[in-house]
Amino acid sequence: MKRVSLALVALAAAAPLRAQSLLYRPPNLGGTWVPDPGVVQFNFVHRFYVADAAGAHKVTNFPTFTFAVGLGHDLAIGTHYGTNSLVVQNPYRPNETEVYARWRVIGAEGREGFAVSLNPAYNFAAHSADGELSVDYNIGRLTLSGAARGMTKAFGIDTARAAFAGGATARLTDYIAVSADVGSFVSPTVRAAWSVALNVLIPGSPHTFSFQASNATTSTLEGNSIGFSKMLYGFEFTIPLHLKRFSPWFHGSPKPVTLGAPAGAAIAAQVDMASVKFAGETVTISAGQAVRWTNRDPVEHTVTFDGAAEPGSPVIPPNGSYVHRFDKPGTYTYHCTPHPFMKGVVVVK
Ligand SMILES: [Cu+2]
Repeated sequence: MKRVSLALVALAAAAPLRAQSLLYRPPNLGGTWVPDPGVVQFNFVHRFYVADAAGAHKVTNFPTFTFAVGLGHDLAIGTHYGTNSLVVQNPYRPNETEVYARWRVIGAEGREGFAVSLNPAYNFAAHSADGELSVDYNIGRLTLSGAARGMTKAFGIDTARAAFAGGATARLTDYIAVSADVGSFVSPTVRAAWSVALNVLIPGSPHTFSFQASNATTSTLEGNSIGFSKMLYGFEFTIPLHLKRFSPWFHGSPKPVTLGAPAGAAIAAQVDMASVKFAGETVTISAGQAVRWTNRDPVEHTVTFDGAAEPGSPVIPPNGSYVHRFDKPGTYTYHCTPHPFMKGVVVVK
């Protein structure tokens, strides 16, 4: 058990921040993402339209909540819950729940080349066994996405149906992307679904946010395959929750440990690692003195010197410290391996 939880710590800390990022998929396509092991992904899509009936502005909302948990081995289980659904009209079902599993057969989010995932699902509103084969192709700043969907009883109507969807996401910078998609049934007796979005990565966080326009209501396989008669506006927010972060609720704070050794030197500077940053980015000491780094975060960090100027730390657990003595004058730049945007400098006079 201990071993398993340590493995989860390592995976949670090393997880790329882009996981489940809106910078790698358009709004109406699930893409091929799978949460990292031990991570619960919470995504929130909210779309609305405003009806101008007799001068009164009535806002109608279509929220969809996604919860998915990464099981390891590129497997996930999850659910989409839409609190206002138009998918099943006869008899009308106001809410829509879809449960799904996802297995990413090849590739990884953001990795160059192909990623493929299989997504069996069940839609409780339609009583329909649904499924999707998703394919992504990453080339530089562009992701092309495609999906083939099958449904045994789409919209609660006793007919098996197939739908196809495709889209693209272009990353203009490391933080901003634009995306669009369209999805339609093979024999289109219903309107095709489309969406466009401006997507942003919130700097220094694992969260992405998108501003969207679409004619699709709920973010389920069925909801993403049919267009509604009105244009909706909205947003999506993605929140990865590393289960390890909640361990202090159950286990208290981890015991302090000290790694490295001052080797008889005075500790002349203290650097806290907090909120995924090195506090006090530059510290200045004299040759023969030591620096102590202390991890105040619930995730692991490292002190890794650029260009192998010094050996650097092992993984520093939450509440752990690392002490290192500098013997030669110079400017030592360093970063954290799991979070490369964490940077600091030690100046040795
Ligand atoms: Cu770090």
